[in-house]
Amino acid sequence: MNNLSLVIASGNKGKIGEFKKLLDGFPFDLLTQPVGFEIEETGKTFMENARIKAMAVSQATGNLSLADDSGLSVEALGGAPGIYSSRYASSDKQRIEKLLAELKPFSNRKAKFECALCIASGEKVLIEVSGFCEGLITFCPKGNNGFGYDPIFEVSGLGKTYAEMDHEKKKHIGHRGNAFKMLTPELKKLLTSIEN
Ligand code: ITT
Repeated sequence: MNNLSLVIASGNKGKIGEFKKLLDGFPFDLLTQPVGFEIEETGKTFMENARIKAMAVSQATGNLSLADDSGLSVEALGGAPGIYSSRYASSDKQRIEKLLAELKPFSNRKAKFECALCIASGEKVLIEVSGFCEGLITFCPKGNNGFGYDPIFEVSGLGKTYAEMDHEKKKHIGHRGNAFKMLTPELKKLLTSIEN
């Protein structure tokens, strides 16, 4: 049977790179969303936004689509930036600086990364799952790997930021890897049902 086309519904190079590695070994021809494709994220939760993105890209391309909505929720900031993680400031550097400045008065550094994944076909949601990772916000950036808030998110119990880990380690313990562990059996069922 020919490979199935799957569009990764994201414009974020860091996420796309992680998905290419996570989906390695699955019988998909991976496609990226059309250049310049913009979707308004009007949802109130990570999952609502993941659905909006997956359905819009699937409808626009005619292919199966996988979307990820993710972000960092900081306890002392009432859950901010949360679903606004990418809209918090205009670059990774500025987002990190803003978060560290806002958190300065607080001793509570607890935070949680969340990832909602949705696979859609047209306007039909086929699979949706979530993954989490608990941690602490560091006082300054540490490490050079990854993207986004990786240099200031230290994983609970590990004493290392995401940016100090290699891809395999982040995949094993991170929010996206944890969501992907939930996705894998559902994806296998979906592939079996398509083949039959
Ligand atoms: P798409 O919607 O096109 O996928 P985006 O960057 O706008 O790209 P989101 O709306 O889901 O994606 O925003 C998620 C933001 O949360 C992202 O821009 C990063 O700043 C941050 N983020 C998500 N996952 C992350 C990770 O694994 N490491 C570091 N930061 C992450």
